[in-house]
Amino acid sequence: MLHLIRRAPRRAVRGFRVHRAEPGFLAATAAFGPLAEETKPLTYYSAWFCPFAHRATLALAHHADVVPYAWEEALGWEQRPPTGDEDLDADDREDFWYHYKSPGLLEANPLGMVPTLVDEDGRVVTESAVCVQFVDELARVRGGSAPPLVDADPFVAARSRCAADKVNRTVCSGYYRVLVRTEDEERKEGFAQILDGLNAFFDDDDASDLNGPFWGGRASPGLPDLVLFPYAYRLYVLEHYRGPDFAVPADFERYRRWYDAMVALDAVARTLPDKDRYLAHVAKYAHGKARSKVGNAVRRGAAAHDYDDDVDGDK
Ligand SMILES: N[C@@H](CCC(=O)N[C@@H](CS)C(=O)NCC(=O)O)C(=O)O
Repeated sequence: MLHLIRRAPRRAVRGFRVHRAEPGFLAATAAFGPLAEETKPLTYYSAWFCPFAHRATLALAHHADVVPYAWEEALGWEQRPPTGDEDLDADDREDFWYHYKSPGLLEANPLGMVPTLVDEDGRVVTESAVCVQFVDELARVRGGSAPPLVDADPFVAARSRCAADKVNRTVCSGYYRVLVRTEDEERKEGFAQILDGLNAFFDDDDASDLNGPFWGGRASPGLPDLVLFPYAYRLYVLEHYRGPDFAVPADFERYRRWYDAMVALDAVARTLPDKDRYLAHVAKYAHGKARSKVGNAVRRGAAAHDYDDDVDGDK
């Protein structure tokens, strides 16, 4: 059973460029086995470039035997004519790029954020870390063959949720600080926050008792690994746009061992966006032209994880 991408229709904005959502690189998934045959696919509103959505994609790839899905590429870039209501110079604004959003995404999730998952009854799940846990729960209920992403031991599960939240606030939000803030000092602070976050991630994981290279000494990846990995994969962007001081030091050995183990997994390797294509995409952030909730939040001095749907919406 192969579920193909549904393309979002082009929306015209007179005089301004619209980039319809580009095709995703992982537009379909094959489901196999008797259970999969009778299991309806989730609709997965995603964006090939989005590190938050990448977390959900990793969970879906991990549990591909029992959680089929149909990927809809739901975000693109578009320019918009100034409305006259903005609190900045309209001339500046002509250069800005906003997220085009597919009608399907907006109908399912009026906040217009990816990842968004929808089941056959139209029930909607949002927020990347929740999507990961939702996919994991579905796989457990359906008897999937892959190891769980959240440990069955409630104590370990609770610790792993805390680790995931912490690494999101440090490394993931630090990534946007380096990319979006314009002062060199602030970018340096953002990068120090990333390195501190990486150190803490592995200090907290009881590395003395390693059964494997993943968080908590696990032999297979779990929620904290899936929350961190999309950002770890994208850290090369910071060195490219901000210079050699923004490279993870070579002596971060525990981190490198973890990273190599992640990319060596087939379920991870299948999800990796092309690095050059992503560099080109993210240039709009690096050069201050991208408008998005996370980007707007960081620009006004808030942390990426503290974006506010009302305050940081399109503007
Ligand atoms: N807290 C959300 C953040 C997701 C997010 O920011 N996704 C971006 C794409 S990378 C998005 O949908 N942006 C649309 C917008 O900013 O309006 C999550 O963890 O899922």
